[in-house]
Order: sequence, then C-alpha cells, then structure tokens
Amino acid sequence: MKTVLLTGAAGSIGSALRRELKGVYGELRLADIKAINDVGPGETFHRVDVADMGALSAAMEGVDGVIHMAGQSVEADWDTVHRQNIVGLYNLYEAARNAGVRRVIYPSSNHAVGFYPRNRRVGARAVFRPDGRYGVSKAFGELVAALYADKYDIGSLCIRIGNANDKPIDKRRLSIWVSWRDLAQLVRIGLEHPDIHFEIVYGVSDNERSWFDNATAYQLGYRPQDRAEDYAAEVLAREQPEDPAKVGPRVIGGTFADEEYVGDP
Ligand code: 15L
Repeated sequence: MKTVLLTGAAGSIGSALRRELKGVYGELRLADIKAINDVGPGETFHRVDVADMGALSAAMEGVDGVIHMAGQSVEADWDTVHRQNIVGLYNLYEAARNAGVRRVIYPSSNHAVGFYPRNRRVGARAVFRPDGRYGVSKAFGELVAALYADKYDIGSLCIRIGNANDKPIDKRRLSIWVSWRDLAQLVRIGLEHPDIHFEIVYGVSDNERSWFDNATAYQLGYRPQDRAEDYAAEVLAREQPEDPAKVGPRVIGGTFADEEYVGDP
C-alpha cells in the first residue's frame, strides 16, 4: 500500500496514528478541517471538511487506502451528528468509490453496542444496541461499509474502538481501553491483510475485564501488546462509588447511556 489517506489527522487518534505509522507507507496523506503545521517527511496535508464532497474527492485522488478518523466522536445534537457522521461518512465512501480506493478503516465505537449489559461478552455479530445518536451514527457507518464491500468491492475493517488513550482512565475504561500501538496494529491489519471484505473487530487491548468477544480480530492476526490490568490498582484506588440509580454503570456505554435516559424512575 503506497498512499494512505488519514482523515481527522489533527485529532487525538489521528495524531497518535501519524506517530505510530511513521515511515510505514510511501505517503501518509493527512486531511483535517484544522491546519497541520508540522507536516513531516512522507506526509502531505489537505484541508478537508468531510461534508464538502469536492475537497474530499481531491484528497482521495491516487489513494490506495483510507483511515477515516474524522467526524463527531462523542454524543451531540442530531444536526451535528448528521452532518459529520451520516453525510460525512457517506461522502467518504462515495469519494473512495469514485477514486478506486480498495480499503477503508472505519472507526466504529463501543457506543454502537453501548446498551448491552456488562454481564456478558458481546461479539462482532451482535445486533446493534446504540446508546445515543452518536452510537446510531456509528452503526450507520458499519452498514455503509457493508454495502460498499458487497456492492462495490471496497474492503472495510470496522473497528469498534473502546477508549484509545495513553492508559485507562477509570474503571469502565479498564474493560474497553486500547493503547495507541494496539490500535495501530489493528489499522495495519485492516489495510494490509489480503482477505478483508467486511469485518468488524473491537478496538481494545488485551484487557482481562473486557466485555467483548474479539475472536475475529485474533483470527486476522491481532496480537495486542498492552493490558489494561497493568493499571488496575492505580485506577481503582481513585475510583468514586457508582450511583446505583444510574443505568450507565450497568451497561457498556457508561455515561453516554446516562444522557437523556428516562428508564428506572
Ligand atoms: C467513544 O466512542 C469516543 O469517541 C471517545 O471519546 C470515548 O468517549 C469512548 O467512546 C469511550 O466510550 O470511552
């Protein structure tokens, strides 16, 4: 794979992937709505708003694979989610199809299945249980990825990312954390594995408290190097007691599920 487009390159995951993928591909083409002023060797920059099809199409020219990290990354009002993650996502796949791109890494989220209780392991084929508008948009993206694989032969790896960070920041994240290098490993599998058509994996490290069955990732060769449990003592020492009146502590999505929740009066 020679030329890889990274959308959302100025964001936290985008910036980490720039670092992790340095020198791996001939050209890492950075795209973001914000300017990037430290473009390094092997990188180029395109200013792109994913809702702007023209700019997206220009950035997509000559690209072999796309890592799509742009978009709304937390819960928001419908207009915002719609613009970024529905219109933007559709534009992304259309621009990829028009440009003859063969692979897309789609960053789905644990929030596509955020209303599953924590007392079971959720696999890649589980029916969606989104915990908000954002979660719905992430499920939509997976469906678009499936359509573009089956109809237009664009291979997609959908990574239901837990929480990508330097280390797990609270008890919930001990179950869903992914380190930067483990996430980069999944991204590379998605771009380079010969047999990706439409696959869903969980973007989590080797976490003892995981709520996910990540068998598909392991079958594709994923060997995570980091473990949330290594941070468990320090995380649990500062954890505040959970509020039993809230739904968040009982389901995967945590505070995302709590927002606007009207059950359990
Ligand atoms: C997500 O999908 C978000 O993009 C990220 O910001 C975190 O909030 C994460 O989920 C999480 O569930 O912790």
